[in-house]
Amino acid sequence: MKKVSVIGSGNVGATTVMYLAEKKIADLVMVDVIEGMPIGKALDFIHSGPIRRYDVEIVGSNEYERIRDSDVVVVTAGLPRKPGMSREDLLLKNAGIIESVTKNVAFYAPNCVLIIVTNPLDVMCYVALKVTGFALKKVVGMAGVLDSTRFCYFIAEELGVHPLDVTALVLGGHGDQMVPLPRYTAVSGIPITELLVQERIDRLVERTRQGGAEIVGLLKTGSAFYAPAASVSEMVEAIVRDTKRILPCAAYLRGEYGLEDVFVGVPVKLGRDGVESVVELKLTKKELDALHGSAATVRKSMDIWEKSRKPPKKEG
Ligand code: TXD
Repeated sequence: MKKVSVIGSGNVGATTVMYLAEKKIADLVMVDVIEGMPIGKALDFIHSGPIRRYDVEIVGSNEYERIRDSDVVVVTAGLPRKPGMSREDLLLKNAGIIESVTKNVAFYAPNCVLIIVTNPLDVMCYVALKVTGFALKKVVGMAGVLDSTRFCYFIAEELGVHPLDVTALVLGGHGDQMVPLPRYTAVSGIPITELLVQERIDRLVERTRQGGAEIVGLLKTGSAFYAPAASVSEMVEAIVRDTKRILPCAAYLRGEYGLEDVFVGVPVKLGRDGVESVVELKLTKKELDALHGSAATVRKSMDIWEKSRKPPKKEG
């Protein structure tokens, strides 16, 4: 049996464990810093097994040792933005958490594929890559699968068709910077550009961009977690079962799309080794400009983190 560990047993982490347990594809470990909490949640999942018909091993722990030799490690550990906290404060706080978590991952599970979920997503992937020194293909971020499933749903709703018939592609950085690609979005193979006028497509694109914020506004505390966890578990399954699915994920680029040394959402082939290849689409100038704009925002945050790591210059 393969082994998958999930760091951070909050909303996204615990729900990911639940979806993965039901897929029955790996033994599971959940880790969190809150004393006892992951152990309690793991017990709760185990008790559901006889009803939900799964018997994979589920272990909760406050100790990183339990993740030893995992095949996949998912990192959802992080802090939410608190009132008065700037985006930059949050970036550096969560970067600190990712640094400490991924150091442990590199020590106990040096051969794993690492899936990053914590926001700001694309920058956290970069932090994880630098800290672990993992091979480039072994670090991948979840965002595009979530943004794409939201886009799919909005299109299905608008057209009154079955959501399963819609396939959508959203690239770019996570959040406001995402780049939905209507040209590569289709209903049973029919491009949506043939089914909807531009103005309606633009409205759906905007709703997708605001999809996370819409839920935050309604929940009042916390952010979406069911669809994010479903998206993570889709990626984990592709890796554990080595299915070679093509999914939009945050991947490290080395010249693809004219971008270098940056994580950004692109279609990748996911398999046992993580990102087995990056699929390069022939984008129009407008689409490419949007992707580059998105990458430039990620790079700005990367620079903030890089600067924060440099020791202060000595006086005199
Ligand atoms: O599309 C995406 N990538 C995202 C990202 C979609 C949804 C959520 N997204 C981000 O994931 C969100 O902005 C957060 O940065 C993370 C986790 O979201 P979640 O909703 O699960 O947050 P919670 O419920 O607050 O859970 C975070 C847990 C919590 O239990 C903390 O105690 C734990 O992380 N935590 C840690 N665990 C282990 N080790 C350390 N250092 C640690 N610090 C906090």
